[in-house]
Formats: sequence, C-alpha cells, structure tokens
Amino acid sequence: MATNRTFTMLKPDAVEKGHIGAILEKISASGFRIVAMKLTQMTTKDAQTFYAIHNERPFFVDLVEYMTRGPIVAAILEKDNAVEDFRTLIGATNPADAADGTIRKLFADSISENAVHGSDSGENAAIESAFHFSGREMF
Ligand code: RTP
Ligand code: MG
Repeated sequence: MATNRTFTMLKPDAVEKGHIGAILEKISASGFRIVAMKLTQMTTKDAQTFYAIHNERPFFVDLVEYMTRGPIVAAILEKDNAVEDFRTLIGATNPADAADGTIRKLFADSISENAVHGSDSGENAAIESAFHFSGREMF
C-alpha cells in the first residue's frame, strides 16, 4: 500500500460517547478521503494480535479489555503524507499532552482511553488495513 494511506480506529469510548459523527467530520474537514470504513468489534485474540507490540507492557491486559468491550469504527484514510498528518490530527497519546484542536484533546479522557488510533508508519498502516479489510472493501 502507498504511504498516502493510513489506518484508524474510533475506539470503544468514542463510540460509547456518541462521537462517531463529530470525529468523522473533523477527519473529512482535515482533507482525508475515506477509502474503507465499518463498525466492528475486536475479539480478545484480535486485540492481542493488533497490539502485540505492547504485550510486555504493564497496560496490555487493560488495553485488550478496553479495545474489546464494544464496537469500534475501523477505517482506511487517504491523503498526501497520511500517516504523519493523521498522527498530528489525533494528538499525543495522553490527551493531557495533546495540542488544542486535536481529536484526543477534544474527545479523549485519559492516556488509556484516548478515543482514536492512528498507524505509526506506512508499513504498519498496510498491515493494520489488511487485518480489518479485504481488498473488495477498499474503494
Ligand atoms: P495507538 O497505537 O492506539 O494509535 O496509540 P499511540 O500510538 O498513541 O500509543 P501506543 O504507545 O501505541 O499505545 C497504544 C495504546 O495503549 C494505551 N495505553 N495505555 N495506561 C497507559 O499508560 C497506556 N499507555 C498506552 C492507549 O490506548 C494507547 O493509545
Ligand atoms: Mg501506537
């Protein structure tokens, strides 16, 4: 996949609080085109695999519990410099450190429950997109 695409999830807390529309509005207004999108729920195995890089971290069990407790919105987004620009749009992992106007500043409550995921590299964007979507679901 080209590096002009990134992968995102609106996490269970954002869905529970009714923020899907507001976050998608902000994403669209920031120039990202939606290539693929669905409401889905991760299984424990899905979340353990998706966040396997963190499996030694003290927060791993809580992270898997959080990410599986309800539906998420998974999406692939397209824009020039998508990975970096989307990380800028979502803000720091801890919303307390996130810049004003970022999605995490606006919609997240804590470092653990921070509303949104964004891929950290083009390579991971491709892996994460393929984890959630088949080719016929990408437009
Ligand atoms: P993400 O992968 O979800 O986009 O988040 P990120 O790159 O900003 O942060 P990362 O270090 O990859 O952490 C993944 C997710 O784990 C939860 N977390 N909790 N309690 C904690 O100290 C802690 N640290 C991280 C967050 O949900 C974070 O987004
Ligand atoms: Mg990460």
